[in-house]
Amino acid sequence: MILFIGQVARGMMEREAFQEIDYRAMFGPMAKWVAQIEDAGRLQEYITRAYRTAMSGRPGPVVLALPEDMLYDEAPVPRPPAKVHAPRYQPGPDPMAALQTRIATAQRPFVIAGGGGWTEPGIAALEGFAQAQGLPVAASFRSQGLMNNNHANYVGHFSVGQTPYLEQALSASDLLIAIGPRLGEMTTGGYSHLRSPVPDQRLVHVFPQAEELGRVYQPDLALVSDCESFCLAAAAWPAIKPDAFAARTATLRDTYTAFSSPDAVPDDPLAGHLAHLAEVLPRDAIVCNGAGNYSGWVHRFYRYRAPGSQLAPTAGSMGYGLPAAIGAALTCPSREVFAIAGDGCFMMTAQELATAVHHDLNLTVIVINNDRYGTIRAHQEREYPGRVSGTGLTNPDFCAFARAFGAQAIKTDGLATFKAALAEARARRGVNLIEVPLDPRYLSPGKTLD
Ligand SMILES: Cc1ncc(C[n+]2csc(CCOP(=O)(O)OP(=O)(O)O)c2C)c(N)n1
Repeated sequence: MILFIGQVARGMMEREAFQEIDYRAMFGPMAKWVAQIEDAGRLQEYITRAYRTAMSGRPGPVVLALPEDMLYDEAPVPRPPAKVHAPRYQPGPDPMAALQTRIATAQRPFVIAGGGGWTEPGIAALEGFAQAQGLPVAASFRSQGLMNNNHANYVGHFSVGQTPYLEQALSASDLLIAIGPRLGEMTTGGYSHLRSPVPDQRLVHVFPQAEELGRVYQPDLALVSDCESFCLAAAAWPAIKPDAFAARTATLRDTYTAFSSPDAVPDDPLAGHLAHLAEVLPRDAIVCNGAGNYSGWVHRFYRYRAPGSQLAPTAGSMGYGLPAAIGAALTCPSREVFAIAGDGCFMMTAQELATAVHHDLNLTVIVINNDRYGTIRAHQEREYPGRVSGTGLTNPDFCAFARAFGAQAIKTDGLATFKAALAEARARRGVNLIEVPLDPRYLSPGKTLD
């Protein structure tokens, strides 16, 4: 992402002029690079560098501040800029040979794939590598849309909530091949499922930027490579230990299938809704969400099946789902787009319904309404039972609210009416809202306040 942002005129800087902000200080800790362009003659230099920075290594946002008077300057452009491509980093032959040896001597290998900058050929090669070597692949936090969740080697994802079978499989592994993820707090269960700084298992960490390797976990083998180059090279290997890992991978796959089935949580009021979405939506549907306990149901029971089918905030910010869905609907008008939000999450950016209607977009917002910040209430009940503070919400009538923007809206009452509402929304297209009331006692799949 490149954010171009207006700044006060150069002659007014440092006076706290009207709307003057020091953007380097404001965005410095959260962007990959922040700069202010004070000389129109250097626009091309800054903008080309912005693209290169945003797209290379670990992709990330760049902020460029534009002083108002600079924008009126004229400057010659001697030559148009060269097209910027994300740089490729090929893995060297020695570490690749070393990895083959590691696989040959492993008993319980485990792959975690994730992070940014993946390409479709890279994802296909990841699936090919896993299949040829019989390896189980889990997705890192919010990278579930990476590998087809119906693939025989996909075994689940690491998330905010506990996934005991995955955590156990990770802890018991003797070779961890991390392809692209940061191995951050969410993926490692607060740095507890993987011992730091030296993990119990041999760690092979593949990442497109050297600075990330060894940041928390010391790798046995560190490979600076982009995920596509690594996976294409690894996918070309014949089976190193034919059939040695197949049984364990199949068991993990069966466990994932059972865990992500609504049957795992009998009487749960939402699991069936998400399983139904996975059943009827096309594989390339784009499903967006923000933050809240409701997302636990989305991630566990929906099945992402195509690249780019999951848009969700790695930073855990509420309100992300609808704006993300608007971006997706604008960028991919031929794909079906859904935003799933809790009532609190939806209300953070609900006014964007106007944007969606204004641009005649096709998207459906599913609001899971429990009339509270359920996540925070759960924390309160766990730490200070009975001491409820500031987590109740008095919401608008969501359907009337959506209709006021010109959207179409249906309130559901159980799975059967949800199925009907979904079919209706998909058939008529445009901007739709489906309200799904949720009994506030339900905190997460299979777990109630009681
Ligand atoms: C912008 C932002 N503000 C606050 C939080 C902290 N937070 C995380 S989840 C949550 C409540 C979410 O409520 P809701 O969307 O209704 O979902 P529920 O937990 O009830 O399923 C809050 C306040 C956050 N992640 N992002």
